Amino acid sequence: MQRINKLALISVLCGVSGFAAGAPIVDPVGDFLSTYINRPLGADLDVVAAEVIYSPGSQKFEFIGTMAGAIGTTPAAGGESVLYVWGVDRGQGTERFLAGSPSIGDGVAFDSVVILRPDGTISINLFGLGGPAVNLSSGAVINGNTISAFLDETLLPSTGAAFSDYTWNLWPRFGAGNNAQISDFSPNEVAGAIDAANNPVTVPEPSSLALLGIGALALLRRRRIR
Ligand SMILES: [Ca+2]
Ligand SMILES: [Ca+2]
Repeated sequence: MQRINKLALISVLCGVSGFAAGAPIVDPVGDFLSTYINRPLGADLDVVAAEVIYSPGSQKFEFIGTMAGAIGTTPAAGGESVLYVWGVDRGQGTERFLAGSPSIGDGVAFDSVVILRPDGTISINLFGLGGPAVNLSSGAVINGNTISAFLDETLLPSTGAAFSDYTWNLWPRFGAGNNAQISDFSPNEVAGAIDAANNPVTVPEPSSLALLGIGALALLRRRRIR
């Protein structure tokens, strides 16, 4: 019985969210880019929260984006539809939108993209750095205003940075053709350095969780001696 209690306590403690670098991004409502004109202004194109979590234990990334309205609100039109794109900097990211027209994405650096679609499909494009493009017929999960997916780390091989040091930005877009189709950046653009507008991945902190576990064991041992 005591052993079961001990295991239960440890599992509860290990479930405590002890996260290191990175945290969810909170993005303003209604901050559509000024370059995003003559296109649908659906609430599902407006990020309000975003996060990428890297779990060394499961060797997976989780991508999570929450919009101001339900995913799927904006219907496809003219052959274009809503996409949720995470630009990921694996070590060789550059501000790839700056040279485009219109020039946008100050501080948004990436060397790969992860695209989640409201129909559940996923595409990963590494821009030739580390592997071919990958298309998955399912895996994106829709839950109200949130779209999310787990991806194995092997789908995003490093170009120099450790998995735990990757950075990212989330942008919804209506169609995949040009910069004017991007409705929002999360985090927002920041003029200046590369990665200035990127957020670090959130990584569970195993060292502090282990310390919690050791502390719990010590406490139980003391109680047993008494
Ligand atoms: Ca927003
Ligand atoms: Ca924004």
